[in-house]
Amino acid sequence: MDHLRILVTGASSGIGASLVNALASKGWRVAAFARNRAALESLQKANKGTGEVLAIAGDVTRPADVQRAVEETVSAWGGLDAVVPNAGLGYFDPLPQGQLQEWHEMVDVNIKGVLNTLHAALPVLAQNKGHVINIGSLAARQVFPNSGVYCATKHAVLAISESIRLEYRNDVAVTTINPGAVNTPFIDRTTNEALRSDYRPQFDEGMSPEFVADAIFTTLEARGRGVFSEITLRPDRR
Ligand code: NJP
Repeated sequence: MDHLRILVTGASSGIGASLVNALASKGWRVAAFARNRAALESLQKANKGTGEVLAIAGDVTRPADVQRAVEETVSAWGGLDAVVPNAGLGYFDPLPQGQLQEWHEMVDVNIKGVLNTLHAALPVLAQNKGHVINIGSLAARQVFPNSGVYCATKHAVLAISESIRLEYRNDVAVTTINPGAVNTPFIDRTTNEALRSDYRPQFDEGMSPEFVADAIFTTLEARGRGVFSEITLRPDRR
């Protein structure tokens, strides 16, 4: 298979950073997008000698930033084969204690950020018969206590995937990855201290971000043979 050209958002940490490493190690070309420029540059350095990593600093809540990321990628490599709008966050709280600003931030990053990315990337992906890998969650299909708004954002991501599948059928493949707990800094953003320390052990025992990255690689590499529409990943508790 050719060396694909892929844009990954939320690439500075966790699943996104592992994905950049996994794809670059195969010799693929990865545009790594997030706000933390220093983290992106160290990923770029770490992957020198394998695939090519472009570090693009920006915020998914700003449409112009993701538009620029798509343009820089296309101008560096002549096109784009896949986008992974992975940037996302969750704040956990019982609904009655929820903080409006945290609800808004989840909607802004997990839904609007995904839409900003897709709006910029889909025209180019359609030209290149490309692939969207959306990052859902078990929370895309189930609602859990203390995470109602996060669950709502991930339900939205799944609906967006389904809509792409229906309306770009002949031009763009779409996969939704629905992981359970993954051991990343994700839970550390929760400001409710009691919940944060209650939940942290579940994430410590969760999947590695490398495992999720491998699954994403598998879906991309299936190009031409079939499309994984949805993959649910759970920790192996044996
Ligand atoms: O989280 P973390 P994960 N603009 O905190 C970026 C989903 N998920 O890897 O901007 C641009 O290590 C942030 O970068 P920075 C989850 O919902 C996870 O676990 O530099 N980027 C960082 O790179 C999310 O969709 C679990 O701060 C922004 C990245 O997002 C995805 O997996 C379970 C940004 C977050 O890295 C990756 O999460 C599940 C912005 N405005 C789904 N705001 C899990 N970990 O258990 C944030 O079901 N980022």
